[in-house]
Amino acid sequence: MLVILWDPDTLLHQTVELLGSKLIPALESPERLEAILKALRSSKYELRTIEFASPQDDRRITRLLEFTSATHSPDYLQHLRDIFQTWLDAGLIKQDGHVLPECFVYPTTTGKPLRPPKDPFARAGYYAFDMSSGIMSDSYKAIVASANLASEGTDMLAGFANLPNDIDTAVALCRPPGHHCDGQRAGGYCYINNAALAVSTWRSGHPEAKVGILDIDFHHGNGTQEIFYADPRVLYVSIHGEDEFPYYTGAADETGNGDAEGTNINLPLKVGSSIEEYLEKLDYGQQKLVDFNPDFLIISLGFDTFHSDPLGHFQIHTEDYEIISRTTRHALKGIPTLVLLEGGYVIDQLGANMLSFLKGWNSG
Ligand code: OKS
Ligand code: ZN
Repeated sequence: MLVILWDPDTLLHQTVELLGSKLIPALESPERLEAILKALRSSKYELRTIEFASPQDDRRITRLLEFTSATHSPDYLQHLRDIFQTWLDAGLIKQDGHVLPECFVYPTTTGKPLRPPKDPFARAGYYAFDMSSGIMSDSYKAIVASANLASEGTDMLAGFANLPNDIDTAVALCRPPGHHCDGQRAGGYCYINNAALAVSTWRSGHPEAKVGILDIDFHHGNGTQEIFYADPRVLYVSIHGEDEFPYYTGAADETGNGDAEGTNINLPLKVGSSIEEYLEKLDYGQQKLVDFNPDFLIISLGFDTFHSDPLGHFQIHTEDYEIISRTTRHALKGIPTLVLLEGGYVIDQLGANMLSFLKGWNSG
């Protein structure tokens, strides 16, 4: 049985992005979540709402930031919190404006340590790797609310919070998503790595635990890979479009460092691949996760593998998500599982795709 978590504050974030050399409203929009909620409400699934960011929740925020700091640098988190106001105070934007980077960090031969620039305008580029991670007035509220869902879901599954006995799966309707954020840089609509936060939350009570992460968003989760690349107790498995965004990571020869060698598994698939080709990779990835025998499983779930997605290019249809989730559930049954929403941009099909995924999970 599963429980679904969401937070109305996650709807507040609405920014712009550079796409095809045009500045447009970001495809990662509140309407995505609204479409999923609408479908869920007209179905039989339980919706547990968590209201967050009220003053009484100070302890919760402190705890959340403490766990986030395990994998995110404090100055980066401060930047996320303050940069909009800083730009506003400096007259760089108006209240309805967006913080976007101009100049990014790049490799040099000087050997000088990287330091955030003093100029607040320049700083935006130090803490981002692309122009798909704008920050507007309410972004931080939504970022924290989204991350909190990952943490709340983990608390329930780990037994740190109350949960009805028969529930072993929590689906966190996160937005903004998380898998591109590496702990000191936003990018690809991601600001806090929700999966990494879930791992830290789980570890607060089970320090020796092994965690499996299955990333089935169309895009490679470069941030999640980066954060756990040298961690032998986290197995990261990703199926994603070959040579697609974020372009510089996701190759099969990225396998982990040191004693974590073998705990990073990239399964790139050619653009336009069929569901049959996809399921072959999925079966392989599932088997690796079964062999790893994790105490806790995280699924980074993106619906941008959908055939008509503007940012993804696999031949995957609504009914296929049922197969994807059923086989995954079947292979890994008995392991507490946190499902985190990542991408997916065909708004009028997102609800149906989510329902298909949930149906498969419940029958797996
Ligand atoms: C251009 C679009 C960048 C693609 C971002 C991909 C986001 C995503 N501005 N990641 O999983 O869905
Ligand atoms: Zn994606």
